[in-house]
Amino acid sequence: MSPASPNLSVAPSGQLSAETCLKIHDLMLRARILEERLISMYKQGEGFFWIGGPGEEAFNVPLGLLVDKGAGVDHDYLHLHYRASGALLAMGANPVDSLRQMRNTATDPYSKGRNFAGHYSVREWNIVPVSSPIEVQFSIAIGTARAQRKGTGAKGITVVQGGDAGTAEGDFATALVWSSRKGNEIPLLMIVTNNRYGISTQYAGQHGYDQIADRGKAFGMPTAVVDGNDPEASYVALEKALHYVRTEKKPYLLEAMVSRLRGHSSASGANPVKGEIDCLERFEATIIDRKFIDRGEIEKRRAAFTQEMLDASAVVRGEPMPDPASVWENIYSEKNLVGGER
Ligand SMILES: Cc1ncc(C[n+]2csc(CCOP(=O)(O)OP(=O)(O)O)c2C)c(N)n1
Repeated sequence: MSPASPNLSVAPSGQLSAETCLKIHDLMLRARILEERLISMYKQGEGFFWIGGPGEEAFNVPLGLLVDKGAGVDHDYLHLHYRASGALLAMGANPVDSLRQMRNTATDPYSKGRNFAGHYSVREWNIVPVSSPIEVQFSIAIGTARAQRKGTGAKGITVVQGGDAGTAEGDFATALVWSSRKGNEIPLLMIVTNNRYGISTQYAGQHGYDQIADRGKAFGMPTAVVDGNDPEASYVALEKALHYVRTEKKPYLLEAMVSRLRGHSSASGANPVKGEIDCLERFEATIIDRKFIDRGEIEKRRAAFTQEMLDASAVVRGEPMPDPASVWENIYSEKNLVGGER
């Protein structure tokens, strides 16, 4: 039942190489600055709503680096969360496109200016549209995982990610049941990023168990809890979980303990929150301590990304808004039915 030991790209100390650490740091920094730009845009009236990932970069960047990117069942399907900008950037997305979605310009490749910030969708990378109704992605993911189950010959697996409060929805339980039926298991990596809040509802008021991962045990699947503020621990935990699901074609439940650095969304102001661990600050201290980089170089990179995002904002400001007549495009409507208008 247990898989061959995963081929971990870490030293026995559990530490990643300098090269990998610097790559992760660069992406975490970019993801953080991107989110800061999106929040500024919202505050300046250049967008209607912000929700996103400050505090989840240490987990989401390794996720984006480790998935098998591509189109179709031979690559991984990703049913991501609206806080997964770190994963998206790590997969190679252009941050300008996130600004386009925030401003709802016609040039937004994720939704042609029709969806909220953070609601990515990239067909050529199997990134299924992020859903606003929380946790429904756990039901939808069953579909792609079934298309990749044992015996189909498909090489890819399905990864689904949601928040802690959303696990109280029936869709999460549906995924536990459907993924683990004996003899009919599906290759589904279920990820819960636990920031201990559902908008303003605290974890303790919502769940009767200490860890959400423990719920997987009743379904016979391997589970793990990882410090999602530690990119190295996250990298190793993800590598192990992905390896298991890929080789066994069975489900795995991984819970990452993360921070929520700007509150729930723009609805609560999107201002910095005190008392939370900042994964970026913590990782910077680590890599400076290991002499992989110095503070001066980090500040230089921060300034360069900040300028890059400011320049991108200026470009996006000049781009067109969607034509009102396009409102029926890419949705289900009678007008779009074969046979034409009624
Ligand atoms: C089905 C559904 N119910 C309620 C909401 C309103 N809502 C939006 S986000 C949210 C909290 C989600 O918390 P959690 O799952 O912990 O994810 P987080 O946003 O903290 O990452 C709620 C209740 C919704 N979007 N969809």
